[in-house]
Amino acid sequence: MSIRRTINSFFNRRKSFIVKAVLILPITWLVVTSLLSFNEKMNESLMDPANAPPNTLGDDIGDLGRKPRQSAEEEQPKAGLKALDAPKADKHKVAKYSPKVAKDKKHKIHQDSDHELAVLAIPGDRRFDGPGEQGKPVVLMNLTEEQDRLVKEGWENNAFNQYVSDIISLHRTLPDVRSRGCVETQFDPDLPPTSVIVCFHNEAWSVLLRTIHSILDRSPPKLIEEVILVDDFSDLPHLGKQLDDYLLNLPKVKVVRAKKREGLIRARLLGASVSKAPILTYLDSHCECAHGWLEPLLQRIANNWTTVVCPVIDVIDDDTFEYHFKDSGEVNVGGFDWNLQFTWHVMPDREAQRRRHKWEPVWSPTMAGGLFSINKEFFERLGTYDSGFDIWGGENLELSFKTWMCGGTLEILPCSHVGHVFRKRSPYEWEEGVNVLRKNSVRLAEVWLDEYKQYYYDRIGNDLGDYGDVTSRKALRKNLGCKSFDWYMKNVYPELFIPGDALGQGEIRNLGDGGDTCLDSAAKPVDFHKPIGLWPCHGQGGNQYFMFSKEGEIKRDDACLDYSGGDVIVYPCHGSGGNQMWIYDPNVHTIKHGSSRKCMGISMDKSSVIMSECDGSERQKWLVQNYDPSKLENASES
Ligand SMILES: [Mn+2]
Repeated sequence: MSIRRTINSFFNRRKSFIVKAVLILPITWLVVTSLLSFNEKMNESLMDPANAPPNTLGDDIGDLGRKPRQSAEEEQPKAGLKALDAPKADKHKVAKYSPKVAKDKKHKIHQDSDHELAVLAIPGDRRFDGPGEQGKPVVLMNLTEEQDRLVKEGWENNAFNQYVSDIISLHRTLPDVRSRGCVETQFDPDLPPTSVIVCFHNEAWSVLLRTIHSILDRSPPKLIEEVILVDDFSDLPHLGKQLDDYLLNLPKVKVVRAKKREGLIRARLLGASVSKAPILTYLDSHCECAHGWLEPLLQRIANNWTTVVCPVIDVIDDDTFEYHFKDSGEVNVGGFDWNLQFTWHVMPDREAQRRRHKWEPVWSPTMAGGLFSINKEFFERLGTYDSGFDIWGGENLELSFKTWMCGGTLEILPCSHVGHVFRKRSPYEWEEGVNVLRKNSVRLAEVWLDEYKQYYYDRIGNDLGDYGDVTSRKALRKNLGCKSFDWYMKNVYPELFIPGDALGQGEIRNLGDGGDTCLDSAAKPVDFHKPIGLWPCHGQGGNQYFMFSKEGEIKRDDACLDYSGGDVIVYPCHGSGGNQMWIYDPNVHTIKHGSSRKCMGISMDKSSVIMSECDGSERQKWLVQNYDPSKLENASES
């Protein structure tokens, strides 16, 4: 009763206020909506490639012989726009779109610091409903023949879906999914500014521009001294005058152009050489920086000038451009294998125990290489990159090793997120030899790996090739008084399996039918679950380099031979024996499977590995290279 009266009197007293509110709210909403959509239209017409000034004749290099590609580049953005203007349902469907968004909007909007104006979630606002907004995927459907052709062309030229990227706003929004600890972190008010260096070669317009805008849109302006674009001798017309003209509106962004194709390593150094800020931040040209990505990076370096920091690298889907946020609880760390290839790993327990919160920095043995911040003085002290390195490859491991060995720390920051389009192939061609990577890796091994370098050399059949002169790099290491690689292995990356600890390492040769057949298998994630192969022994390491561990695993780096009744396959090592346990008898040369007790052999035509009852035949006899059973005795004694 009395409650009812209270409510009634409340309404009576507030009647005029309620009436006003009922009238005022929709009017305010209408005004804000029309203002915002006008703004958005202006931006669109300013920013879109189709509206950029057309290339005047002869304003750019490399037009000759590029004709077909040039016309594709010019047409594509237009076609994409046309599709955008058309009613959404008939040309493009934006997946996971309608009902869910309305829900998301409310709680995301307050965190969206870019758009503080939009306190109310405005229905139909392009920033939430437009293609790819909030990091959502764009799925193409019912394409015309012409559009289909453009999509294929975009894939061919870039190894990602350029057509989809062209449809998405250059300023698209991303949800802010940082954990509370990250959002609430207080940063020094006087953090040092950074020069952001973005190297590119023939990058797609919309992808490059979205990278630049995401830097500018989601960083405090005073922390961005400049954005330096290093053009590594691109010959696509839109990267010439069209880019220069576009950048007239962005005074902080400058372009440095290489006079010949330099490769990523020298392009990065070129960018550093013209930079003005005390901190360098390197990004690839196909990235999107997320909310609050920059402050944590700069803060760590401000705390300690020898700290080198990487953001968490989120995946931007190469097909739909969906932005996949990695939860800060599942941050991976960088490692490498004895082929000196960079690898990702789940965070080791030892590191999980060292940290108190899931947003705390994660120590990482290595970095992926494309995205990081470093104090410029520290980078120079470390001798930047080895100038004898060509093009790309190995430079990330070089910088990682020397950071740790020469007094620094390498961290991944769970609070800093940058999205990256991972491509399945490189769309660019290099005329020079294919052995650039080997040359870089041999230089790396010679200078930094000490006695561990032999493990890499075994993998390449001890064929070092001409790797040039490394005297000055060795002198650099000596002058800096850096620690040994053994120290690094024991303290920074104790998880890495050391071939020298294996009972056997090298080829595994079958002694039947001429004795010239070896186990042979690639062991990248794409090769997992595939049957192990056989190939004539070549003595070059590579895919014939195996390690027979004390625990009975037959390993190719992180992959193990696994048998569960069907084929013998390569499978990620799980370290708990079972299907991955093998017993080698060096006297009778059998490789017996631990749980099934069957013997490994080869088929009559030497094409496949077969498991069968042990029969003592030659086809079940194997020679495991460098097998030393005494290591097993030593292990059981200790
Ligand atoms: Mn990249």
